Amino acid sequence: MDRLTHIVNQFVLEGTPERITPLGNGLINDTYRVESAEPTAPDYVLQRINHAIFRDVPQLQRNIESVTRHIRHKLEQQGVENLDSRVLRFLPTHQGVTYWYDSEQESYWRLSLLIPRSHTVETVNAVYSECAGEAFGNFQTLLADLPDQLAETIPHFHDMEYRLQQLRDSVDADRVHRLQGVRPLVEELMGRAEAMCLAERLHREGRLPKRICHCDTKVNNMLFDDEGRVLCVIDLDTVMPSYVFSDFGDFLRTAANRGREDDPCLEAVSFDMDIFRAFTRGYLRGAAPFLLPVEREHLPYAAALFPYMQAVRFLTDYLAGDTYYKTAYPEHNLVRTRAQLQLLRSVEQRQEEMKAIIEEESES
Ligand code: GN1
Ligand code: MG
Repeated sequence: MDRLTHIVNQFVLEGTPERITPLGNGLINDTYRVESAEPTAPDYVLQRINHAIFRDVPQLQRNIESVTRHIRHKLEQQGVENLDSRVLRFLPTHQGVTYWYDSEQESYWRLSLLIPRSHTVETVNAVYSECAGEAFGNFQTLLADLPDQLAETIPHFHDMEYRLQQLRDSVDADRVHRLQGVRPLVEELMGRAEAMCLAERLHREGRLPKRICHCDTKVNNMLFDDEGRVLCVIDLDTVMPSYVFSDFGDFLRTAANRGREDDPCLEAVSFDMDIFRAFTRGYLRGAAPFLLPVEREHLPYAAALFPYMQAVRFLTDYLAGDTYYKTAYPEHNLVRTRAQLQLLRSVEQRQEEMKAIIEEESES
């Protein structure tokens, strides 16, 4: 029996695992589709959790269990049907926990049900964006009354001040001697540092709350059905207390970019205002039960903050020698940094227009 099958067999399953193939293209964990031999048995998603990044896997899984339990309960109360397609379900091991530690290869694994007839997308049109906006707003609404305290699975994950400190540390260390080639980039990013740390200042002044957010609302972290409706929010590793800006900003960073996250062609990268309008409309509807004026007013800032934060994170990793993100070629993190900075410039030009759209959509 091969190793992956052995791992799957540590969980309490229906069916016999038959085919295990790679799935998706996340930058952090390794993901596989597990097909069962019996047509009536479910298929599964097997994931190797990157525990260099998620240091405390039991704590991570406790977060995820508490989030999925709460959402399941609320959807059930709302009379939603087919719950296994609407919220992830993680399977227990024979020891009764939702992860398995492979001591031979020192890796952590988890298994969830594969949601049938669902797919992810890498790009969205305006109609999908509006659905996604509502779904992410609704996700935050569902978790607004979560009774359990969630841990920060990655401490300071979306803390801009902390991310800038990491960049400064990478610059000072210049561990792999790449600084010389990127000084203008560092300067361009540092020039915006103060403005971009607005959220932390508002929070310290007691004006901006932290809420339970998804914190990785990339387009491909949502499952759609064949009719293009949102089924389920996935990739829950980073669900933790943050500012609502996280979920608003990170979706637009990926969805409203006309180019790719790592586009080497900067002319291809620009910010699509139709996607912005559609997503904002859906988000304002989904988040209406809790969203404060201070949060709504700063959504254009959120749209800028995430390309900025991502540029800072990619450049930090480039200077550190590519230890965090998976890369396909040596300059990959640098190409990503440039593309994110280009996106940021495009967002910056549209700030006034964004404010006007938020006003319009709030009134309608
Ligand atoms: C990572 O795992 P994935 O690809 O969904 C990262 C996000 C970044 C993203 C950039 C835990 O997400 O924060 O925005 O790459 N996740 C973690 O594409 O760092
Ligand atoms: Mg993902």
